[in-house]
Amino acid sequence: MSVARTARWKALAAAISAVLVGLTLPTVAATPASATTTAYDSTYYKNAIGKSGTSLKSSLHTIISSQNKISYDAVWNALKVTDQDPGNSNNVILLYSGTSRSKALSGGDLGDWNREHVWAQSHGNFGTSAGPGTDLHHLRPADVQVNTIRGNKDFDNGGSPVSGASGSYTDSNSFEPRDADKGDVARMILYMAVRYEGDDAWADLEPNDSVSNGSVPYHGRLSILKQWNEQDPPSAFEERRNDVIYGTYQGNRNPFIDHPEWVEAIW
Ligand SMILES: [Ca+2]
Ligand SMILES: [Ca+2]
Ligand SMILES: [Ca+2]
Repeated sequence: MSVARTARWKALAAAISAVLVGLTLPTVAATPASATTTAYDSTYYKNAIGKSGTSLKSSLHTIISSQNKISYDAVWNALKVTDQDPGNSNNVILLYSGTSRSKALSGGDLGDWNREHVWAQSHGNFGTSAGPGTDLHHLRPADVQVNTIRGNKDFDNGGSPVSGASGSYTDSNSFEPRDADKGDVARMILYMAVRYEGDDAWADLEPNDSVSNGSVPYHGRLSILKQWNEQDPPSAFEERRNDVIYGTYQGNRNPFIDHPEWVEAIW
């Protein structure tokens, strides 16, 4: 091979190497299937990212405790916005039944909807002054009769069908919401547990595995709520509701709607 040809081969080989370097594939970070990322990770949740267990719970408590509180009377109108039927702006969607009902039918009579406390008021006796009793993150419109049937029962699987709430079941000591509401209920209960830690005027609310909590500040059953969180992931309706409460009413978010995997990271 002549000197000139050798030089040309060397130049060609160098050019091919340069092209191959340019073709190096970008590194793709492996992400666990259950992990989610949100627009709030680098801002709202900045101090919680990367944590787990009591450290995560403590960070989230600090973050979500910065909030505005509304009156129990203001809850009526707020629910008309947070739970508006996406297909009919005159109506709200009721928890446990999925019924779409006129916003105007708010009240205490047969056929009305009222303000359901998913974390039962009696579990900690927090009443309806501004605080846990008016916290929109666990308040939902529900049919008056269905709300009465649910009462202050803990949540668990099993029982007989609930009249007026197809797919929901109840027995003497527990209530099982229809499948589409199971995850919502779990994430509302666990929000309350992180938000209320006994460092203010209110009891330290915590989940446990009992179905006979009565008036103690606990709510069951944690093992079932964890299953429900997996079984019924956040829907567009639930995510919008979180955004409206954050943007319009309270200025705080339910972390378990943004990051359902944080349920397992804490409990
Ligand atoms: Ca039961
Ligand atoms: Ca759901
Ligand atoms: Ca707590």
